[in-house]
Order: sequence, then structure tokens, then C-alpha cells
Amino acid sequence: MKKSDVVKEILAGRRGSANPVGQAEAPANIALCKYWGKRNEELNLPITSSLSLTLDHVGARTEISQCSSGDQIFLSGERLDSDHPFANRLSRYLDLFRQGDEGYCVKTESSVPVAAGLASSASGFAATVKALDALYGWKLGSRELSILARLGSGSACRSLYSGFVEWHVGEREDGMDSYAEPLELQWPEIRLGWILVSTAHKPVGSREAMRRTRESSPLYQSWPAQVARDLAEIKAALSLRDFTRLGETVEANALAMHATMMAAQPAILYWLPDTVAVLHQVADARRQGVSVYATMDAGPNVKILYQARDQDRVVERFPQISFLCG
Ligand code: 2P0
Repeated sequence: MKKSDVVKEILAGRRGSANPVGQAEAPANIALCKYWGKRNEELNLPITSSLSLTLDHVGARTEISQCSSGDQIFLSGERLDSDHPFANRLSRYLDLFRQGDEGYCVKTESSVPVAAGLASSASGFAATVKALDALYGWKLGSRELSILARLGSGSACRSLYSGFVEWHVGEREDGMDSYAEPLELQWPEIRLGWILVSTAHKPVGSREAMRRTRESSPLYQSWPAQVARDLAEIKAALSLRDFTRLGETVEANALAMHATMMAAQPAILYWLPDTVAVLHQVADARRQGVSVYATMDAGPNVKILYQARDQDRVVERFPQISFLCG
């Protein structure tokens, strides 16, 4: 099954009234239980479920209109060449929605700190699909938008909602049961910050890294069972507001994901010496009574999870922190 088949199925019978412009915003998200590995690369169908926290104040804003002479893609006001990787990836995604040979003018502003290793593709594709929905007046529901966003980038399906969000793994071949939904709970005292280790471009993209891990890492065999356990633990910790249980599981999940990558051949080692130094700093802080935990994505930078009441002590120990949430 192709992406275009899924789009056709979702848009069947939707004849909205097209508007001159569609505009939308979508937030970034950080996984507390990670998505790592696809069972279907064409449709970005995952091997496991995952769970994220949305960053309400960080994200993308996208405006789309139709134009006659090919696509024109602007990122933060700057027109990109058509062979720019971002422009190219976006144009291939837009191909799924063209009704004739029209082009699109897309203007995207992103407040996602690129160096943070926050998948900017998550908020970018979520904003794009919402902007298309506004442009064509389809009035799709959140579940359908989540599925369409996933076709652009897996983690984008979680960027349709605020708060804690679960992406259900699903089991269907067409992926119609693999979408994200918000959890019915709030925990406003949770804070996330990030510690910059490096702004260098990552050596291996997450798509390739996931593929190599799945195909060659002996440790990947244990990953689905670990996610099943961690997901249950994290959901229990969230509903009981047990921060220690939450933090311990979140940190263990991220480190286990990196362990699967390090055991791939060739190894995928996103960590730099300062990554390890920050992880030790986090453990030291805990030994001295500050309840703080680390998580990491496909890069060398470290995100830290703590509670609002520990804000001053966290800032004192991590003066280089930038705030992502709260
Ligand atoms: C996540 N990451 O759950 C995991 C943890 C990075 C590490 O989702 O290939 O940009 O577009 O589906 O979503 C980053 O990968 O990958 C990611 P594609 P995506 O947030």
C-alpha cells in the first residue's frame, strides 16, 4: 500500500470549498517513551506505541496557497531552492494532495530550536496537514489529521494535541489504526528543559538510524518488550503523579533506545563526551536530592525532566539550561 492510497481513502467524499489560503500552527513534542523502528517505512508505521509530552510554546506555523508555477517554499522568510532537503521532502509530501498540476506556495516559521535535536519535522508536518485541511476546507477530524501527519513524519502524528499523547502502534497494514490520541490527564507542574551539547549536524538521520538498528542490532530484539513495560509504567506514574517512577522509566527508556543503536553495525553513536558529562551531572544532582531525570533523542543533546518546585535548584545546577515546557 502506498501513501497515496491512504490519502485517497481518507479524502474520499471530502469535497470542501477551497479557500485562497490555509494557515495553521502545530506544537513540537518530546517522547517520554520513544518511537524507534518502523514495521512499514512507506507509511511510517511503528514497531511499538510511544508516548510524548507536547511543548505548547514551541512549534511551527505554516501558510499554504496554490500557485501556478511549481512549488515555492519559504522557511523563516527565506525562499529555499527546490533541491534543498527540506523543500524537496515537503514537495514530495504535497504531491499526495495535488488535485492537478498546481504548485503550492508554503511559508513556514518555526520556533523549534534546530540544535536541540527536537524533530522539527513533527511540528512542521502537523502544521502542514492542518494548513492543507484549512486550504481545501476538508474539515477532517483529529484522528484523520494524525494519520496524514504520520505519512510525513512518524512523530508528527503526536503533534496534533496538547499534553500527554499516545501514538497507538496499530496492527492494520493500511495503518488506519496507527494514530495518536491525548491522554485524559494533566500534570501542569512537569517541566522540560534542554542542555545544549552540540549544534553540529547529526551524522546519521533518524530514518536511516532506525532502519540500521532494526536490521543489525542484536539488542533491538528486546526493545518491543521494553517499550511495552515502560509505556505501562509511564502511564501508571502519570495517573498516580509518581514523579520518581515517571523519571526513572523515562530515563531508562531513552538510554535503552541509545543502547540498541550503539549495538548496531556500524554503530550509531550520537553521544559526545559532553553528553556523558551531562548525564553524570543529572545523576549527581539526584544523589544530592534534586529530582531530575534525563531523556535524549536522535542526537547528542540532553533534555531534562523535573517538577516546577525544583526549578531554582535545577537552574543553579544547570545554568546552561533552555526551557522547553512550563
Ligand atoms: C521519538 N524520534 O519518539 C523518536 C525518539 C527520535 C528519537 O521520532 O522517519 O522524525 O520521519 O518517521 O519522527 C524522530 O524520528 O522519523 C523520532 P520519521 P521522526 O520522538
